Amino acid sequence: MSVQFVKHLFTVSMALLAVLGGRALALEAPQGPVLLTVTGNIANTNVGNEARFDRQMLLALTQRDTATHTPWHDGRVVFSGPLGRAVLEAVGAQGTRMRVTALNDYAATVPMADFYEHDVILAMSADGRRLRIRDQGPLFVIYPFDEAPELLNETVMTRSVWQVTQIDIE
Ligand SMILES: Nc1nc2c(c(=O)[nH]1)N[C@H]1C(S)=C(S)[C@@H](COP(=O)(O)O)O[C@H]1N2
Ligand SMILES: [Mo]
Repeated sequence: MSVQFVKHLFTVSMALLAVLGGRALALEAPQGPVLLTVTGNIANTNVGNEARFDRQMLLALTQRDTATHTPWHDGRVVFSGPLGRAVLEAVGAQGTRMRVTALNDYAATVPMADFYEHDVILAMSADGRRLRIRDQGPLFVIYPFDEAPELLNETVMTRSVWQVTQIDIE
């Protein structure tokens, strides 16, 4: 083997490691119960073609508190959870629309632009308390209604999916 060949082999190996390592670092495997599964046109996966998130993984993404009234809650509530666009970035989503599906098989099509134009969060807690399934958790798509009252319309209300379990990138 020539020195040149060995150098070349080394360069190629390092490039391959960088790609594989980068991918693995970008999305570790879930350790706890899976709250959210992202499917479809995504670059970063951790189980087959899917990106599965447990609670810790969702908490590691950029979080946001949204203090708002909603049609489904009494009074103003402070919701917390990852920004929708942080989830899209974590999975390397490429598309224009998402199919957001709930535990009860309710599903809504949501433009990906909504997550960039507004600080939409996947709320995991309300007033500091973890959203249980009976509280419309584990994840509730919350738009910042109080900041942008024009969002309070039927279209956005249908996109406000609660008990979210899956997002398919289309
Ligand atoms: N999980 C889940 N989220 C959902 C729904 C649903 O049936 N299940 N209904 C949607 C629709 S169509 C609207 S208008 C709003 C308000 O529903 P409500 O009128 O039942 O309160 O929630 C949305 N989010
Ligand atoms: Mo609706």
